[in-house]
Amino acid sequence: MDQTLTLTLSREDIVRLCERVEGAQTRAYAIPKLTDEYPAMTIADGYAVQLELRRRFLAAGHKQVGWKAGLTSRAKMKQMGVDVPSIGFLTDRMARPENSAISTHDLVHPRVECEVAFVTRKDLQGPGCTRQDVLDATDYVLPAVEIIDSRFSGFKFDLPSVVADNGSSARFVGGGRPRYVEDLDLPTLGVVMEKNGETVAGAAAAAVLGHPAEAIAMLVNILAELGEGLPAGSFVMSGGITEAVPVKAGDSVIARFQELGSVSMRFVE
Ligand code: 0L1
Ligand code: MG
Repeated sequence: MDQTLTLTLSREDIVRLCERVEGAQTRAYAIPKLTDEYPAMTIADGYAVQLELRRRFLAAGHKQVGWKAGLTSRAKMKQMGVDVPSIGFLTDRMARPENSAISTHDLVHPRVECEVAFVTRKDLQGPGCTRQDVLDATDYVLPAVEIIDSRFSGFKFDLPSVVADNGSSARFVGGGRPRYVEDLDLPTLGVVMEKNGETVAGAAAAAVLGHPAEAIAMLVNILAELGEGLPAGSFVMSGGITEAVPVKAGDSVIARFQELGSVSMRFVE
């Protein structure tokens, strides 16, 4: 059996690590990567901690709105020193309106990345979900900016730790102009990110596994391994097209997408 799919943590350890991650997320402080204490921790262990985190948030009244695929571009994998994509859940508490002021006092290491978000109109179920299945099930796509916030000290982490930290999910902003996928050539869609009026990153959406719908198919197949499907009506982010750019209070950011319009926000204390 693939070692990454083997659970090594006891239920007690999973709850303990979940409480550690939850504390760091909700009170905005950095913690050492989880594998410092549990070096044998696998990706399956990371998802077990993430699942417990989701269970607690939902029990506390947060509503899940969808999912995110992370580490789906070579640029991101290289930046983070990992070689496999990941998934994380998105809730209503993470959503921020377009053009709004986003506070940074409740974040640890905020960074922004431009993504294509999909909204589905049919259930999707793996294994074996393909790019075409995703395109057939997509209602529309829209431009989005994810504000990721790794809770790990000095950005020192590995995949099991990132997965347990819900893929660094923190905030997201959707906006611009929603479009039908059949009206777009998604891989050639260009995006440029500006911070404080200067261009800081740019790439075409093909940077995400060749086609952003490929990342959604991957996400559906990972969900299947976790015993879940992707329900119709989900909002799903397909992963950063460019590397993530650090932000702090006082910064303003605009992501300009070809065909899809722009998404902007500013950061405050
Ligand atoms: O959204 C993502 O690509 C997940 C990134 C996880 C690691 C990081 O914090 O950069
Ligand atoms: Mg992302």
